[in-house]
Amino acid sequence: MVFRKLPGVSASGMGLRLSQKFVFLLFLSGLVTLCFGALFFLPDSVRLKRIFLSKTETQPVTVGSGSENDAREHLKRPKDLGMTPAKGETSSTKLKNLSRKPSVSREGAEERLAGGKAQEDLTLPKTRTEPATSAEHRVDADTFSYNTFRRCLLKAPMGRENGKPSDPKTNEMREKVKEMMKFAWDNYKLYAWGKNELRPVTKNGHIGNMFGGLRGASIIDSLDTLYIMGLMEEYNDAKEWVKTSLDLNSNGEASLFEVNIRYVGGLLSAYYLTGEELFKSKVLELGEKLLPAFNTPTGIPRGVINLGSSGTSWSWGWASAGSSILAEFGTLHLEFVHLSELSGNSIYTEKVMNIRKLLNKIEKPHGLYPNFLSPVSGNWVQHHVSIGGLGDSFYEYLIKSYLMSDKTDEDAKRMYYSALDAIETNLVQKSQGGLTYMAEWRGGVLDHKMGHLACFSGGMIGIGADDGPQEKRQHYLDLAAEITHTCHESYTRSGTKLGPEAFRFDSGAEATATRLSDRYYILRPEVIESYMYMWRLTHDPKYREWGWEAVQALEQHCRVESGFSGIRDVYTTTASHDNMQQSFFLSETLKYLYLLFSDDDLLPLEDWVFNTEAHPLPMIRRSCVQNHVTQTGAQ
Ligand code: DMJ
Repeated sequence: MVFRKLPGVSASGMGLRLSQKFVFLLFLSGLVTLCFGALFFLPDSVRLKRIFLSKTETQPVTVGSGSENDAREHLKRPKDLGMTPAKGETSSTKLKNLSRKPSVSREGAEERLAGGKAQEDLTLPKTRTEPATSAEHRVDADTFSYNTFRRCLLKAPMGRENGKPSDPKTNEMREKVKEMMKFAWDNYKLYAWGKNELRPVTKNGHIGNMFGGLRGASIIDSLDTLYIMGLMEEYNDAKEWVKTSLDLNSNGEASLFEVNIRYVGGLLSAYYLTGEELFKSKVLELGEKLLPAFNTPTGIPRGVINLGSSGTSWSWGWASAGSSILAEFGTLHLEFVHLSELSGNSIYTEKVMNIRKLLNKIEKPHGLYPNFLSPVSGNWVQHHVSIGGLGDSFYEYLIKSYLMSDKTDEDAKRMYYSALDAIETNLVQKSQGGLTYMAEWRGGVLDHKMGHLACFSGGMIGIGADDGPQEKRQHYLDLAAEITHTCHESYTRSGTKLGPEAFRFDSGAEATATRLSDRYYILRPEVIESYMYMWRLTHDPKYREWGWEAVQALEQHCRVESGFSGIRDVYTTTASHDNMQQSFFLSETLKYLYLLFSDDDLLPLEDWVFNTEAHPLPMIRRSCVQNHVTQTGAQ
């Protein structure tokens, strides 16, 4: 086709007529308006949107999420934040010089708080912390005060003699674990006090960006462990820090999941164990800050929340199509129910019951729960199913919600056992060498890999065994033992006797990592957690033996001059340390080891459930609570 040159119109824009220029400008300005307007419709996680829309939205949280974020965080290069010891001073000499404050003994606190007459003396709070939202949510009659809950326990929380085992050899092992805790804590105190974690090689603190500007994750995560172990001077230091320095007025972007399991869980446990009102008021203040995360079309919270007044929330940038993660929004139930009980405000329970309702109703591929769900449409975003990272603690919280409700939460029970059926049908596999493992499921195709995180499932299936259908009880207990055995194998097959982040069962592999990137160990608790539950359920001595193997391996390969560090390769004994003492090492790994070597009457499972960060929460015995409230008029 031939174009004829119009008179007076040159090929360049310079030669355009006035009217044409006007049309062109109009088109251009329309385009700009359209582009800017489109920003509002982008998923919240898109960085461009956050740059343009609001000042508080410009500091993206760069870590991953759910149960996998700690792993991603640890792979980043350490940033030196200072606080090295003075020249010539080793960490051990500094440790010896640490000043000691006068302590309040746990025995004293226990005496004050425990049973009978002493309990009568406990004064109830005169004024309650006011809940955030409207009065219609108040459920005064059911409020679960410290006194009420103590009366509704079947046994004393700390046992006859704080769980001290009568066998001297086991007691020595327990003492060793206590020494490890003290060592880890003292070094944290010396080099990283108030920061989130200790960097034990460079001897400084790490803050990271998972907690939205909140500090002291290691302190909050340690409160109950220190208390249970009877490290009272250390516990008192931790409590003092919460009183004077835990600042909840942060304006940063936090992982809702991580803040919930570590801070909310840690403060709740500290309150239930000690009765200190300080912990209660802090946790209620923090709980309120998490509520805006649920302001989505479905009520399914997004993964990242601004803890400041904006309360804005986002989905993780890496989660497909602005989705929320199953292990994140499915791991709020235990803590949120307790927030309602303590505040007298039902809103927390309503939020998590809404999540439960949606998950109960939605169609599930082969009865399985995929890892990603849209908080806007309420539909699954893709069909990746895992009992490890991204899925794990959702299943854990179903059975624990049932147990914590004094076995009254029938929906949780039904959902747990049908999920377990689907998992057994679709994911549980037997390797050529006879090891039972949980594979991952990608839209019907199996990936024969098991993550370290998935090793918690031995314990989970164990604690749920008794409440399943009668004919399946022994089967569940056997399955729990088999999974725990496989996870132990992933430890014994390495040079360090510590397990890799993920191990495989294909291409000739049997419970070993085949990829370099899966060989690391970051002080994770899941395998030891299953040993602890299996010990309590069976008293088979092998679980204590396996736990002791882990203690020795931790001592040999993870203990450095100034704390404990993860290692980059479990298959090589010339350790390369990752320079991070994770806060869950203090809250979970060492606590589970300590409980493994203690008598069962220390935090008996009849009365306590452990949240996914190993913070113990008491059962809610509704009828007992109501009786007590009616009898005493107390809350
Ligand atoms: C902990 O924060 C919790 O156990 C969580 O559920 C999974 N990841 C870490 C420990 O590995």
